[in-house]
Amino acid sequence: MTNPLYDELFGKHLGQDTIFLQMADEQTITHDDFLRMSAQIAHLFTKLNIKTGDRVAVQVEKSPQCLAIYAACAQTGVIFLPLNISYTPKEVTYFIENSGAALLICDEKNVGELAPIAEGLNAVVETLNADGTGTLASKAQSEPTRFETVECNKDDLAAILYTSGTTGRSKGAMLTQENLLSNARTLVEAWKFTSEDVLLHALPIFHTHGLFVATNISLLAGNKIIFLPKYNLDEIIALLPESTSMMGVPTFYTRLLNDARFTSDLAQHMRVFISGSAPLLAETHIEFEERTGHRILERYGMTETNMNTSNPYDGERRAGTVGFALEGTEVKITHAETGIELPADEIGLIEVRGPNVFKGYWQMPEKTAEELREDGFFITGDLGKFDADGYLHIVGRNKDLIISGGYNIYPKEVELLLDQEDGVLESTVIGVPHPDFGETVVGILVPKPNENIDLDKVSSNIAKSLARFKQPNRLIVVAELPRNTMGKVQKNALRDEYQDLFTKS
Ligand code: MLC
Ligand code: AMP
Repeated sequence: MTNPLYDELFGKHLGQDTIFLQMADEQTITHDDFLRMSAQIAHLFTKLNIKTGDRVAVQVEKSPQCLAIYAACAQTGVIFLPLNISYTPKEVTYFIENSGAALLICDEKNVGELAPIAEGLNAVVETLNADGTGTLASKAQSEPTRFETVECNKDDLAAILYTSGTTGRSKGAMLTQENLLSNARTLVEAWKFTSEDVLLHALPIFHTHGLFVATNISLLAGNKIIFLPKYNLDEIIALLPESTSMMGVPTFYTRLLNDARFTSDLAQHMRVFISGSAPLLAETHIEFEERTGHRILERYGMTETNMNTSNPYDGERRAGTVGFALEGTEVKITHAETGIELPADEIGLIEVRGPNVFKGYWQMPEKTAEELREDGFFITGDLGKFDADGYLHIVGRNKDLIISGGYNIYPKEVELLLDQEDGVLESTVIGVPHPDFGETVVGILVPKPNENIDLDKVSSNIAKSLARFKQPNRLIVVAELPRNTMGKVQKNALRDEYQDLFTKS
């Protein structure tokens, strides 16, 4: 094989007129249509002098063309760098600068703000809009529809996905072709995907879940994807009877359960509902089974590792657990201080090793060394335990992380901005339970002596720098923060104090 990722996921569909993507308006794109589109983009890369190993940063709405950029990257050995559409220009600037991206592809509506920044950082800029229009498409359409695949090694980088860091600086997780492929192969087997499946795809495609788990599996199995621009309850309800499988964050399932139209009849044609990226409450799992007869299959993964564990497809899917280590992946629980492996029922750090584990953080060797042990085990930052039957329970996080609707927020990033606001002496940011998003962000501010804080101004100022989902849902002013004897802010005490802020009226 000359290029394992391209050949195994994409190239094998060359000339096939089977449906790859079915859009919300019923329009369809065959595998071969898709490969023609991606080959044209690959030619455009060559024209733009984007070479193997270069980074292409992509901040666009979900579209078939965006997926075709991913395929074009694989075919040319260019490194795909997808970015959340809600990141502000300030956030995007950091990603372009840190990655040294050679090309930025963005929505036309952001080009006015982003082009000068990108060009100042020596990146070429092209546009791609939600409807597929833009300079990328207009330039690519005159290119040939076949491209000679560039030879790559399985250890070459396929993608860099940024994940927020505890210090407030995002880190680029370097993922190789083999990281992605090995995980896709394992998941197709574990979850029994075949070309007969129809996957209802409503996740964004700038993160591991919607991009690699959902898309790579479907490409490998050869199944059709119903490709929705975003999660829309009416569309999901209309399309479930045509689908066999869905992948989602817990919010997908709680929203379905809150809708009376969601009945067991509607779920009858479904083979499997898969959940991950955030904890699925055991009560959601149970209510879902009572309503539909289906047990949601919960799995556990992360940007740096793709998927690590999964509840069994055939055996018992145990509520409140993330199942067993996937084939080829080792998972162990270790003592936080000694690193020694712990027995069942003892809580410790979750560590994973396997072909799915990334190669390190882009140009951050010290960060890599902190989390990736020399023996290949990655310290996930999650806390867990195995029960007596070997099911993994995630019981908390060793990292100060908030997960809201499946998106990660590192408090430090928000605190650094809040601290700069007028009248703010210090701040702390916590996650509290939220009925829709699981957790939501709350900012707690201490004013400087004899000064007032204008909360509206604080909110509008930080909105200029932070994606919407990272912005505190509530700002609270207090006289002082609770601290322990070491002077460390006691976030647990604050989380307890504000735990009912959104869940009780
Ligand atoms: C939207 N908003 C959010 C939010 N999503 N705020 C906090 N957290 C979120 N996740 C904001 C909107 O900007 C809007 O703000 C307001 O909340 C209400 O929006 P909405 O219309 O109700 O939200 P919606 O667009 O329906 O999005 C909710 C969602 C979406 C849950 C469907 O966030 C989503 O698709 N999440 C999936 C994330 C994901 O793919 N994670 C995988 C990461 S990979 P305003 O101000 O306009 O009202 C990973 C590894 C692994 O974790 O294991 O998989
Ligand atoms: P990300 O950095 O966006 O890839 O998010 C990865 C994190 O999401 C993990 O480290 C976990 O904290 C969390 N996560 C993923 N899947 C689950 C799950 N099924 N249950 C609980 N937490 C999860």
